[in-house]
Amino acid sequence: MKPTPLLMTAPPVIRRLRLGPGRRIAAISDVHGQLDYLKGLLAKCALGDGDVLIFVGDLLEKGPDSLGTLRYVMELSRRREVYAVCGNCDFWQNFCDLPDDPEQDAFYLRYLVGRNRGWGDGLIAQMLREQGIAISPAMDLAAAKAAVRDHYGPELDFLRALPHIIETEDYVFVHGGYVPEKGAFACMKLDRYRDVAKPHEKWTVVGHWPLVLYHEDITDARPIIDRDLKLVSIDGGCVLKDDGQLNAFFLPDMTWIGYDGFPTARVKTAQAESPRHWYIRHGDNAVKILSEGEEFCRVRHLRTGYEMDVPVDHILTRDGDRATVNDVTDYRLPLEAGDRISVVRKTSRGYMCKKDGISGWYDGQLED
Ligand SMILES: [Mn+2]
Repeated sequence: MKPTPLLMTAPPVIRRLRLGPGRRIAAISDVHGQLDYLKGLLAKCALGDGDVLIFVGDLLEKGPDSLGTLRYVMELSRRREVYAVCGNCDFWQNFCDLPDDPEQDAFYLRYLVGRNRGWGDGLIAQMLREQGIAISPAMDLAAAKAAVRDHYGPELDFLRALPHIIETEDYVFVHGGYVPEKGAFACMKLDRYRDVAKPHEKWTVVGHWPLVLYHEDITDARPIIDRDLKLVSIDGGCVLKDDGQLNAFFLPDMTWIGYDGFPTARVKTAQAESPRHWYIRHGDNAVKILSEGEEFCRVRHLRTGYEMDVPVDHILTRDGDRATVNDVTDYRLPLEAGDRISVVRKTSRGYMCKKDGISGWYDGQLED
């Protein structure tokens, strides 16, 4: 989402909360419009009346239902104690609030017509469609802004009120990273914050950077608790990763619950962990195709030389024998008979599955 020059330099809005000693907090980040995951996760969490729910940014965009997610969170905040910080995908009030500017308007038009670069309709597009306004290169953007302003006052007010940082007696919540001196936008969008973070006096909870991207050889979406940095990173990659999940992180307990929408089954026979494995991921996914079958192809990861078989539908782009692949691993999960796993997909060579936030393969039988 395009930041304005003002947003690049403005200091972050910090909301300070006095929650009282010992309050239990559930932190959830990066819902990205995946409303069914949010509902599934909250059902699994079974929050108590006294628990505080804090959304750590990126409620919106990329997933199927940004408008529904926003309305659901607004409704939830009428029923229980809910707070949210703004993520780099959330500040859509700017669509209505900013003075007309040809460059900004060109961006909005590209976003609407291109369906958020292929992710699908985001918040503003959903609002316009709900109002029966057609989205096209020739559309009247001023009229579209007026329609959103007229019909979505409460939604826009909710977004306008979001701080960039929430600070309680004991914790800090910020979407990208805690860098107030660098301004609001940097706090919302700081990629790989854990690599540059400095220890802070209070424990800090962040989202934004999918956890799996912090690992090289394994696809691991579990929250990372870094005790040296006093930093917790919780983005399970829901929507962004095919096998991503939505995490809720609990304070002060430092425990978590993850939710993905996949069916579960029980492992019938134990299997050992693969001695070697690799995870080819977004941003480092250039491969050479070595051989091709109907269901799998053999690839060599260009940077590391690592070879593995990947399902053919994981090929994203190709040019001769050079290709890029969607996130994929050849990790064989260590499993015991009776373990419950999420089944991502079935292939002739076994199941792509997940156990406790880690993705991998299981080649045995499953039972309900
Ligand atoms: Mn983000």
